[in-house]
Amino acid sequence: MENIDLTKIDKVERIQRPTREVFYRDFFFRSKPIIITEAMSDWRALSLWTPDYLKSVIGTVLLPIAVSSNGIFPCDPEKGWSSTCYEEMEFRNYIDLISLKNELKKTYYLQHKSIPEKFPVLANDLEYPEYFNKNNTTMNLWIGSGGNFTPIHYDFAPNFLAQVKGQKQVVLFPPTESARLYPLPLHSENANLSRVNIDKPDLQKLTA
Ligand SMILES: O=C(O)CCC(=O)C(=O)O
Repeated sequence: MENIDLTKIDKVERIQRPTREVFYRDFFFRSKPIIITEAMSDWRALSLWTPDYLKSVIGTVLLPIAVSSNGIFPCDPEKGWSSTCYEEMEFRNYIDLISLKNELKKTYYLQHKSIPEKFPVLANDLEYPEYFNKNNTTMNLWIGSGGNFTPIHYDFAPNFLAQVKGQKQVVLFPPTESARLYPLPLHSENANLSRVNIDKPDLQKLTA
């Protein structure tokens, strides 16, 4: 993020695999984000999920892949989520495409695909953390070509992010800041989406 002074942002606390009781009491019920370390140490995915392995087990699954010319998904947040463009391709072709990395002219994102529904074979490589129930949780796969940027938004359900490969930067805002995040109109399908580009905030526009 170019214009943000990262030293002024509070760091999210890290804690090594707390008990369920501590997790709910000290974090979940206080709406306090937390980085849990060692939570994935028994996941087979960590060693198993290479591009070749994934191609061999789910290579022929046909998927809508989000495409963006500016790395932002959706590329015009003012127009909302439905402005995202998709290209349909088999998973193996997607992996081959994004392995071209620097040669790519566009940015690609496999977003929010249910693992149990679309890729049931992969569910064996994960362990549900002890903090939530399998029955009322969805588990989704996200794979990006690199440098992908999802605009600030609000999710209606609590989230666990499990990073299997690569890295992701997450910036969180407390609910008290919602009004300052210029959400799109209430009662639209984009009410959970902010108009602020945190990467390049347009201060003229926001104060106008
Ligand atoms: O990781 C991302 O790019 C977005 C994730 C997200 O929006 C979500 O899990 O709801």
